[in-house]
Amino acid sequence: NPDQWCRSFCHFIGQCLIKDFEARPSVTHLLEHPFIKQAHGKDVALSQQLATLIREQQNVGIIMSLASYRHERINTRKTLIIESCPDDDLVNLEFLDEETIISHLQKRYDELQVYTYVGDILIALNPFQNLSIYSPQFSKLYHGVKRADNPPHIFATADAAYQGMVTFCKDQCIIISGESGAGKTESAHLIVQHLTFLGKANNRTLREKILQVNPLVEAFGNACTAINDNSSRFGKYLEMKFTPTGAVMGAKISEYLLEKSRVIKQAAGEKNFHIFYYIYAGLYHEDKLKNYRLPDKTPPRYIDSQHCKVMQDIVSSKLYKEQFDAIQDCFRIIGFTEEEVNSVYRILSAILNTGNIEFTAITSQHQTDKSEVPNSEALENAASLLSIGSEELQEALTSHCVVTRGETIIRTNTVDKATDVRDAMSKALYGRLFSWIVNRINSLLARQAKGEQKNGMNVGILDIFGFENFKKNSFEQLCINIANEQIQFYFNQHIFALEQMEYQSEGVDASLVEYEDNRPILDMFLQKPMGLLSLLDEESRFPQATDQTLVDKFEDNLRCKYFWIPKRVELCFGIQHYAGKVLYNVNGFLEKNRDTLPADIVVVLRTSENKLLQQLFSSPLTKTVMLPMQSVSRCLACFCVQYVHFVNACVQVDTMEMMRHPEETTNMRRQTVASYFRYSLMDLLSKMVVGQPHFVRCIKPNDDRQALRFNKDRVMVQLRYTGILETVNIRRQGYSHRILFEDFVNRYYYLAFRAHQMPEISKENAVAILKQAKLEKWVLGKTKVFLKYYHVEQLNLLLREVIARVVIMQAYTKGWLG
Ligand code: AOV
Ligand code: MG
Repeated sequence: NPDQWCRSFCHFIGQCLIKDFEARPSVTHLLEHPFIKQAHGKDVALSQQLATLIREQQNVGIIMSLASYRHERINTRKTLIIESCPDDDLVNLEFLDEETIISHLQKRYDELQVYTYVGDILIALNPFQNLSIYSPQFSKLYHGVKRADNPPHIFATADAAYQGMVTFCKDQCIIISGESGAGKTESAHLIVQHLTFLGKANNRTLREKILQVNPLVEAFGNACTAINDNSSRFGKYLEMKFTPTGAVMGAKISEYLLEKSRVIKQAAGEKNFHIFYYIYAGLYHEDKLKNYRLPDKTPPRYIDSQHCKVMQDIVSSKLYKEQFDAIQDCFRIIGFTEEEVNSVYRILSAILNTGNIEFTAITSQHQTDKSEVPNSEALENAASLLSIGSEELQEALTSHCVVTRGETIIRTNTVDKATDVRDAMSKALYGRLFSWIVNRINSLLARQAKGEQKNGMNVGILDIFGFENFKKNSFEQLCINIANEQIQFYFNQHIFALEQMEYQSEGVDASLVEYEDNRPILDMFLQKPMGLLSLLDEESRFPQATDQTLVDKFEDNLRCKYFWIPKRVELCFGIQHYAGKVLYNVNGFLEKNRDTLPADIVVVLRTSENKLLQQLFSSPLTKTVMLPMQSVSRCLACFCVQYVHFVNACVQVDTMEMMRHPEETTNMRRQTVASYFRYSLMDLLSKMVVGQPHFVRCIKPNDDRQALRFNKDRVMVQLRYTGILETVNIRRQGYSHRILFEDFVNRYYYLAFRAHQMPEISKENAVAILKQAKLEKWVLGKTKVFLKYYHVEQLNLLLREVIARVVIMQAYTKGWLG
């Protein structure tokens, strides 16, 4: 049994080393020990594994610290003190310039140390290869220990959030950012994995369910793009819910802005959403293509828009088949019924068939603009899968009702118009199906937590689509990049603006750090009524508007150095984003923004006998609807005034309106994608500001997705636009934790006073605690204690020790321990 062998081997090594160490307590000497040298090689994972095993054998700490390359010193009691390894944190670098930082990161990357801290912020370089540092052993390693005890790790960030939640009874939120393909989604998975471990789900089923959420949602919301084979085409905020004692009790997911246009068309070299390929391969293997009326010779147009005739590639793909099986498992484990899953597949197949419906023009004496469906097979397939009449469907596609002066007139659709209606229907079907799946997951996972939910806390994990800059960029990229602009703004507010404003108001002397404020760009997009999105909305309301009038409108109204109209390229505009220059092509902007779904289609779909479909279209499908204004303002109250104004202004305007799916046609004011988008951003922000934030900055080391390739220039660009250098500066000089004297004394008085003697709340008593804890480099403000990011960790560890001691003493005095 290799595991057993390994255990006794480690035990043996541990014993030898301890003897050695006792005989000669010098770390340098110990490092020279042949055993250590062996484990000390390049294989970090192995040495860590050894360390864990040895630790389990009670040979506390020694090997553990050695194997993970810590720097140690020995205190007077001859026990080993593990200190932060200066290499792990950019804040500890002696020289602070771009060149030093970058070579430092490169050196670490070459040694497969993909994680590095900047104070409390984690930098994650995409390894582009599987590392063996995410096993359960590693989960154990990153559990409630001092951060400096282990090398930087994504698990450490998850642990910090978890500990923060349990210690301060406060919601937490982990914000993962980085450009497309930098590793955000992978990081989010790892965080969920570690949180389910830390939250010790009391029933295994719940844990399993939570772990299935991401794969299921991503099968529907991710796709292969030119940059990333598994690119997120929607934003995702996953809240893991915990009991006050920290046991996981459920999860809730919110989705933002699915890129629905992908359903009907993909750019060259890109693909549709994964799920379409999965069901094709899966159903083919189960010989069920016929049941779902899917063609088995030529792939449907929607999944092969480049006409590559890849049917064989799709159905014979082992990967797709495996993924199909995995998705079936996800559905089952989370608790979807067979009927529901069947309905989902039927709707997906109906969408594929809808894409195959073609139209030809018919010209008769009376009518010229009329279209018909020449080959009715696809039409009938789609209608049958949707459980609606094929004639009614054809009519809704090729004509539309107009109400003029109380009279209903039927007008025919041209071929182009009919094609648009067809595609609009497919997009609406997919978009609503996606929202339904998300809602269903939420209700299935909420049921687990009945009764307990009221006083729970949560850790939210934000994983959105990363900044994109393709050869051709359209409306989708604009939305994606604005969302990233917003996240960057949030980061800046937290790391720089709020911190510095607080120093000033508290009279604390700390040098100011200059940073790039992207607020002007964000204002240019979001301001009402003259921001880019408002202008787009205004133009979308004119039926006669064209791409040219849109560009003209932008040019006339947007006076900002971040916006320009290029001379030589037609119908384009350029934006200087925080992360780089992007040229957008306005082609299709208006239509995409209007995103209309004709009422005639809704009427037909409502006649369906399919229960799921009825649900999707019966009532206006409203999303999260109104924001809880009060709670937003309350949470924001602790923020700076400027920020409150900004968020409130946006929230107030948008919550006035009922938020509907944009394609829902309402009488008066139609909801556009842009206004819906603005609302979504605010909704997201309102969720984020409630929690204590933790930041993970993902960096893409090269554009070829190659392991161990570190492209200095590419990394440099990312470090610059994410403001890493400035972040290092402010983390070195600044005080990331600012606690009111009252809160501080309440929380930590155990460290300096008797447990049952609550001292008076005063600055002096706060100082007494700080001194007793032997902390250095803290500062006092007018009302708050200003602490460095590592102080809080030290205080909490001390507190835990003291409390444990108090508990034991009490147990003795009460005679429980004999
Ligand atoms: P993204 O979420 O940041 O892009 P992903 O998380 O999808 O990027 O990562 C892209 C690819 O990088 C993955 O498919 C993996 O192959 C690889 N990768 C990332 N992180 C790791 C890791 N920790 N270990 C091993 N491989 C990794 V986008 O969703 O496109 O913005 O919209
Ligand atoms: Mg992603």
